[in-house]
Amino acid sequence: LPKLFIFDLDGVITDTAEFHYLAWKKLGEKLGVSIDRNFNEQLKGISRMESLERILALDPSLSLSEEEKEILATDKNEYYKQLIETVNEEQTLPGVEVLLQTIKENNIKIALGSASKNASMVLEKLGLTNYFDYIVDAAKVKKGKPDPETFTTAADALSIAYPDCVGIEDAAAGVHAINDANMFSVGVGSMDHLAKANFVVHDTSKLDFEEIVQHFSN
Ligand code: B16
Ligand code: MG
Repeated sequence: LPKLFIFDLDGVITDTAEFHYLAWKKLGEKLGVSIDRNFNEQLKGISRMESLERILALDPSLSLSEEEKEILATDKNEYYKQLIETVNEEQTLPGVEVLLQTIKENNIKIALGSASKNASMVLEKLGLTNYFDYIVDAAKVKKGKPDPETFTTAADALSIAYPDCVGIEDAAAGVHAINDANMFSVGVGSMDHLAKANFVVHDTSKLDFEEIVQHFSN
């Protein structure tokens, strides 16, 4: 059996990935750049500042000072925080809490591996904090996804070898990070973006403990 499951937050545990998208879209409108869902795939799992850089790169005529960039990043976070105000215990995605319970029943550790500075707050709003033995968020890592540091930090904190870990992600950057950490990667979403994952499920309702473990052991 694996010894540690590391969950991504936004887009895996709850649908805040949608709120990040809507907040970037709104900021994009202000800047006159259009952000569609396809482009948004490149922002998933990527830090706030790096996401902003990728958006600004869409329009080479936008050259901004560091100070202006900080203001825009703060604006985006304000939109995002308005959107997550309504997040509550009913908004954990289907199948996730059952999976968390099953992992616990098997005496396997659970960590969070999120790029978000808002991660602990969202987990708290969902009422899921108690399931987690360790939380890695943006404050704990120097190099964000696709660098493996988010995932290795969780394993190191709990003294678990990387090949004994399973990482669950909705973002291509996150799957890349898990693979580079030498862990088993489970992708949640479309094969178009997650083909590099060791095992892909269409959505969280298909996250089945036995099935993951079976693929992990093969
Ligand atoms: P914040 P995850 C990531 O969270 C999101 O996927 C990404 O869209 C966001 O830009 C990033 O967190 C930073 O979030 O602005 O709240 O610090 O998917 O790694 O849980
Ligand atoms: Mg995510």
